Amino acid sequence: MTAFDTVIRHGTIATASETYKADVGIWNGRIVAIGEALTDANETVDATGLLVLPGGIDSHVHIAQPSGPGIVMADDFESATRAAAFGGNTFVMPYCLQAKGQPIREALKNYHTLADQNCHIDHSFHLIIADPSEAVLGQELPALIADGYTSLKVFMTYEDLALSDLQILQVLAVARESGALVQVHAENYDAIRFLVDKLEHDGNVGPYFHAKSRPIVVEREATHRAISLAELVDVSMVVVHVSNRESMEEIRRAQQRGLTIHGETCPQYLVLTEEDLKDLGMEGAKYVCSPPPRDLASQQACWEGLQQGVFSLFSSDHCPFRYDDVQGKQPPNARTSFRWIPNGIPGVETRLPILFSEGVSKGRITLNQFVALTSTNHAKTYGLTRKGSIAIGNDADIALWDPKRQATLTQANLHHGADYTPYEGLEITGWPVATMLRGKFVTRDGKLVGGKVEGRYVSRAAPFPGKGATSTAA
Ligand code: DUC
Ligand code: ZN
Ligand code: ZN
Repeated sequence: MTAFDTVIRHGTIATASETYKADVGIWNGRIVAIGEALTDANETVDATGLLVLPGGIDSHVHIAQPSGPGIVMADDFESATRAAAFGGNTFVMPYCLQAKGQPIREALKNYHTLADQNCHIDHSFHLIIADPSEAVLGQELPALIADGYTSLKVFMTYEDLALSDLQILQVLAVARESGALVQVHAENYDAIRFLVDKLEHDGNVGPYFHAKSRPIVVEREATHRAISLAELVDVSMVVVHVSNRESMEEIRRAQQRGLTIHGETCPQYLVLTEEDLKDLGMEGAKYVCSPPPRDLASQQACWEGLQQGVFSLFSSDHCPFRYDDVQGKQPPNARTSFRWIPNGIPGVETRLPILFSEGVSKGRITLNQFVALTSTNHAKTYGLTRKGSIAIGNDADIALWDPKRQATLTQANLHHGADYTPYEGLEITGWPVATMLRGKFVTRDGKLVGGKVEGRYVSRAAPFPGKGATSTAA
């Protein structure tokens, strides 16, 4: 019998804190040795010139999520996780959306049915709380959190999703008691409704006006309010998909006050601007997402948030719709107003290459920051105990990166279900050449390996066992 199933030799390992040359020994799906000149393996992988990184963990993706009458997301679990694997990821956290009046367990059963046996990489679910009824708050949620569904999302906008401040406080209180973590989509619903009506009244209905209907102040106000509600309840929170300086500064101030408020930003806020929606006519719909991309100054602010640690999470917010499809960005009413364009863009496959290229290759962040922002912090924040780092005992979830490989992002080379990428033509330096899940290759040299889907559902620990977390000083 050999000591290892697989040894990865001659690579450069990077974790959230260290970069060093060493071999990695894998046995039974786990990393069991890190050292020099490891031999005695069934398979030896030569990683000369490659980085050996923990597989990306994308803690913000939407897969097969109901998105309104007649609208269908472009990815199912198979295609989304295939695309994710090609993009260097080994774990995704999609959402389970509770419909109004629906028991969350019923919604979860549907998502598990869709995901089981269909995922190329591992996954777990965040719960979107659309209807915090007495039964949900009193019984369902505490039981689900105890069962390993330890993160929730609340919305401050969208018909059928927006919760009142009272409802958000109630959800936060349950999270505090049960040790769960709440994500918030921070945009002011009434302000958006007011602006949408006004823009439509004035005949400003093209996709570009989507961005004008949700300006920065709408996001900043909601961010401030969400943080205040978390402070009131004395509980942690993640502010997701932050797009601009003012919202980032709200989070920074909260962190400086000692609150545990996590910030997340996404590729679209680093490389797109609202100008991308302009002068394209209907094609601007390809960039419609919420919050919308802003301007160059906002991009710079998001970089500062990443560099300075205000944002600890970099996720894709993959929310794919086909462009040339009445079930996607062209629903029958779309031509009458941006109001009807489904919000969201594809990005699970391009998240890591974009941050690596724009961040590490261009010297804006270090390789170790990259690892933290794309993998380690996601595992720590959301209670994944055996993932997110190259470390002995962890699952052998690994991405092999060629830091010098040049590529151009283009739809023809991607694997998602959407029929476009908003990043068409972006030049990339640094590319994931192979992805390994629990010691087995999922992708290698641009090909899916094996064809077997080995991704599993993973139950997560409560990020704050016992009572809700309080200050960072604790
Ligand atoms: N919020 C998300 O988190 N994703 C896509 C659309 C949205 O509004
Ligand atoms: Zn959101
Ligand atoms: Zn999202």
